[in-house]
Amino acid sequence: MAMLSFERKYRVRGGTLIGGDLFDFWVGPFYVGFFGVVSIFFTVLGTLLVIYGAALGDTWNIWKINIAPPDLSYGLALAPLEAGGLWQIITICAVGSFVGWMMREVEICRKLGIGYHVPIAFGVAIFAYVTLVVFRPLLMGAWGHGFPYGIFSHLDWVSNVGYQYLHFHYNPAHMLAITFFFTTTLALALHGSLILSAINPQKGESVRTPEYEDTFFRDFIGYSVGTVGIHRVGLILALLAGFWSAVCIIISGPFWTSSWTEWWTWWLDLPIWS
Ligand code: UQ1
Repeated sequence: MAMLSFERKYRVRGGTLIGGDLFDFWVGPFYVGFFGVVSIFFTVLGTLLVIYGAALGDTWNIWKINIAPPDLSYGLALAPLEAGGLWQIITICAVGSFVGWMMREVEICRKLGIGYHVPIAFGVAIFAYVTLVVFRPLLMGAWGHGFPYGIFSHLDWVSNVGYQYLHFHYNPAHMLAITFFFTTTLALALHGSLILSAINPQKGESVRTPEYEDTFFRDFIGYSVGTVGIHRVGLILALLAGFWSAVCIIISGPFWTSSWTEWWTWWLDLPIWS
């Protein structure tokens, strides 16, 4: 793959956390590093185990392949491979691969002397996944509370767990998560369209500067958050979407076991009504 002329200048040595110079090299356009090796190792192993798990199952229909966690009766113990043990090892591989990928981002940030915003953001996504398959099962006392690895099967899991709490949309943390997801799309739609409106001029017109972007929003709603600010807003909205997703599922079971509609009776129980 072609390397852009300026890239060589930024491909500097150092910044590695582990391995020193040993893995400090590129393969084509890709930085490797110790964590690149870690990530590839767990990705390949995990993927092979998924394929092995699919081969043990009764279908190659991509939608229906399912690798289920152990039965609840196994609690927090290791299960036989074909009875959820595969799911357990695949989960270890997934976490190893995701964390390796995040640490590779950290090393690249260190090389370039830029902030850790990208690995921190990815860390929140990892946190949401680990909440589902590690933290919540630990708190509930069984790996069987993790979600199954399969396209339809994980959708069924989400639906079933939702109905266990009667009406998951009444979960206040779920409400917050959804609100942040939607607001994230609003922010990206506003930002993407605003930038394109300024830098894709009609033929013969000039590209507009950021002052035009600010002015659009001052004319429109009396306020511009600014060209750096909108990226802060976008990042925090997206991180809060992932964070409240993790909260909404971790409180379901470990901290609240009845229906989420019932949770709201705290409002009717306020002493001010009597
Ligand atoms: C904004 O104010 C701004 O600064 C000029 C942007 O940067 C280019 C934007 O993309 C957007 C969407 C806004 C408006 C956002 C808010 C929260 C007022």
